Amino acid sequence: MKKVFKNKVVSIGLSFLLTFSLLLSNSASAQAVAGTGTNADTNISQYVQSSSALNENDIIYMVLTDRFYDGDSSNNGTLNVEYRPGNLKYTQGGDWKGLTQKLDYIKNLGVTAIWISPVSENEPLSRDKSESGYHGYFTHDYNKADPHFGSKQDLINLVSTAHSKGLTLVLI
Ligand SMILES: [Ca+2]
Repeated sequence: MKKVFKNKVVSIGLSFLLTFSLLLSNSASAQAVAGTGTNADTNISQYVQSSSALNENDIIYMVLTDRFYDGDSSNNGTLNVEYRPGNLKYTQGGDWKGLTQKLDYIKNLGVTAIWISPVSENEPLSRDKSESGYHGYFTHDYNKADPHFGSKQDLINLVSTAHSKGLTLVLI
């Protein structure tokens, strides 16, 4: 049990380190991982640059993608495995299509940037199967988009739509 907890702490710590190193080292500040087509399924082959860099005047709204809005029930996972509606230790179905549909709502809150859950593919369940990777911090493959959140094209659409509304996206 202690080892599982230690592994979770290390995993979350590494994810935060990656996040902050990206934020501090990249003047473009917000990049979206966005592969396309055939061979891109296993490689990150394309990046969408933010239309503007973050600065000290930005108001960042942090969204746990899985808990925000389910815009596509086809990517929710398998009932009684990782997708268990109402059991908050497991996936609830929120995704990038849902976020895209709700960008006006988020913008009307008065924010200028959105920080969403990590986008890479997660293990569906923890090692002891007591929870799912709904939060995005059980990264399995950094080169693939998490299928519970949608396809790479869904992520590209989210970024493009956010930019068209003057919103910056912070992705890890
Ligand atoms: Ca969904």
